[in-house]
Amino acid sequence: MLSKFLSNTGLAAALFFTAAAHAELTSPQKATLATAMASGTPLAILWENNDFTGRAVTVSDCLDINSLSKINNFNDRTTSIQLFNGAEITIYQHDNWQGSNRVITQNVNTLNNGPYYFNDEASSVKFNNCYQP
Ligand SMILES: [Ca+2]
Ligand SMILES: [Ca+2]
Repeated sequence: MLSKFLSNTGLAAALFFTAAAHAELTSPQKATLATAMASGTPLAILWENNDFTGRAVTVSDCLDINSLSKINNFNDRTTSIQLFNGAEITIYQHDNWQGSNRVITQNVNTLNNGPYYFNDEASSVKFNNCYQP
């Protein structure tokens, strides 16, 4: 798996990008990212500020989150989102996947602008597509 991973220049580039740009991830979050990149499982990182900066929440292993308030006090904080390994998510305005939502299928450097207009709104998260083992 590792050699397959290293032979993929796209992923190698992503790993380089990861090392350079994710200084603000906590050590457990960095470990989560490294594990996802090595295994190819979908991962989303929700960032507090524009351009993938500030505090973060990692959403991995296809685990839906019914309340971001329970994770790193992240209710109504998300401003930018990174997706890895084909992850696609839907973010919801309220807990328990209620209220308005936005489908995220690519990296979003700010939710503040169109077409999203969803800055500091997300309260719960679902994966749209997940590998089944
Ligand atoms: Ca924010
Ligand atoms: Ca909300």
